[in-house]
Amino acid sequence: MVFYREVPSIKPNTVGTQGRDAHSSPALPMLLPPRAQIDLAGGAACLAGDQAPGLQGGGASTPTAAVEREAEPVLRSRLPGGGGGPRGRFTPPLLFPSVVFVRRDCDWGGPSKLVFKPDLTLEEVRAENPKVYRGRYQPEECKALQKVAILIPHRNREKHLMYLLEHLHPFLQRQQLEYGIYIIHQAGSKKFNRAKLLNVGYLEALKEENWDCFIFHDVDLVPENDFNLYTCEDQPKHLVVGRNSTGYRLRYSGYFGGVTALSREQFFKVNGFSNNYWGWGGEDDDLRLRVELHRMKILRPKPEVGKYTMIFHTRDRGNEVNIERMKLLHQVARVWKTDGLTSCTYKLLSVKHNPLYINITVDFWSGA
Ligand SMILES: [Mn+2]
Repeated sequence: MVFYREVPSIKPNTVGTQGRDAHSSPALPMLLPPRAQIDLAGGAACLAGDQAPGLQGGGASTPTAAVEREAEPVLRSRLPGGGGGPRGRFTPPLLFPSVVFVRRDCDWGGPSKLVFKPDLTLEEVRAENPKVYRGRYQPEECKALQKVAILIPHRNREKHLMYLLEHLHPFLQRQQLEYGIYIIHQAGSKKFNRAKLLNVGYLEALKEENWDCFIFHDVDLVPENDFNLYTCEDQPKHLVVGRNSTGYRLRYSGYFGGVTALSREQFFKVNGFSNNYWGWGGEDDDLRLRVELHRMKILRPKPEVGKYTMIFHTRDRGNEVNIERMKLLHQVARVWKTDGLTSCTYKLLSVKHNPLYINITVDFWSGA
């Protein structure tokens, strides 16, 4: 949940000047919209003590609670150029309308270009994330509003996975989320099935924790902006508005791929993904149709917030374009009830709790 707050009088020179990177200076005036400002730092995702209202609890927080949060450890955030205004397609509810709440000790750097060190090792990533334990983290200073499971389908992309973990762990911790990262690994070399792997991730993750929110995440997309909250809203959310490889524009209207956030209930309601998309493409459009069939709306962050860097790759062997996908997309209304979570059969080969992620290896071919 993003909280917008009214900021009746802002003195630009008193805000955000500390610790600011030189490169963000030109954007600063735009970062301080006259009327409102996003508060990510104050715990968009968590509250101090046990006052957390919970995902469905309905924002029972008082201004007092909000003010108290000013004393919490600071979340280092990056601001989008021109971000912060209340306009745009994704406008969360206005909470704490009369509270002025401005962080002065944040690193107000703009979205910076992500760096992927060629010689990075998983050990280094582990050393940089000492508070992640068995793939999970929870903030020490407060209770998170949502428990979020990140589900990442995977095969033969170890390097991408390492870069994603390197960036995602600190990113999620800055958002003060309680989270777990699940890698769902497809065994064997037959056609890849991203959607079915995500169904498996959902079903298996729920066996060890009652996660509130699921982020369905490609392994090669790295979020650039800390305001892109990895939380669930009252409608499904599509987080990838743009990526570097497409000039940061939405691939097409209705695109619902890359990274999406659905609550446990939203995903359950649509019976998850279809299990029948083998190879590349279509499964994300299928999920969009399921969402629309259930009269849910897709939310997106503003373009400057929903930015991702895609780690370049060529088409994987075993993930060729699925030529059946158009045919399948015409059947969604007819088959969604019988094709999805309720029909997802698989053979679970292993569940392993690594330091930085939970690895679920699954076989789709030897029968369930
Ligand atoms: Mn890709």
